Amino acid sequence: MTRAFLSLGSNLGDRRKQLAEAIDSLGASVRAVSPVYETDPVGGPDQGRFLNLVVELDTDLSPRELLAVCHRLESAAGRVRIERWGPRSLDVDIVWIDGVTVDEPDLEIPHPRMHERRFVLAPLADLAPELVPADVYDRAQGHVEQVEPLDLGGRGEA
Ligand code: GSY
Repeated sequence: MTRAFLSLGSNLGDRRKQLAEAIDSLGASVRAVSPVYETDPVGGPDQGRFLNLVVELDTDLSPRELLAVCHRLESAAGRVRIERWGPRSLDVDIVWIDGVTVDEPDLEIPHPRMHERRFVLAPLADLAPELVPADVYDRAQGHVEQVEPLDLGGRGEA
């Protein structure tokens, strides 16, 4: 089993419900769920604020299998790609897998932009502070603000 971190974000529709259902679908592999942050959109068109969080998994899936899980969760949330970088019901990205690097056109691990994005680093630091040096966090972009936790029925909260 290997430790992996996924970043989840939503800024369209019922943001909390979509995040909670995605975490639920990940089932027994979930080790911890970060606090929830409301975050200013980074990049893309003018759009609504996101809710973001990070999930820690213990998994024996390959990076490709994990990517397929991420895509399935996005489809299950009815994600429609209206516009690249635009609003979305659910976005799920692989941020980090212990001991794994992948550099392929459609999959890069660690996530190539994780260090630029406070919406990833803030919840990641809550679960794995050793992965988020303070100077890296300070240089990252975007206002983030911790908000009320999701109702997960007691599963997974950090
Ligand atoms: O890459 C994930 C989708 N996304 C987000 C996001 O999840 N949160 C914030 N705050 N900005 C974002 N821009 C993009 S694209």
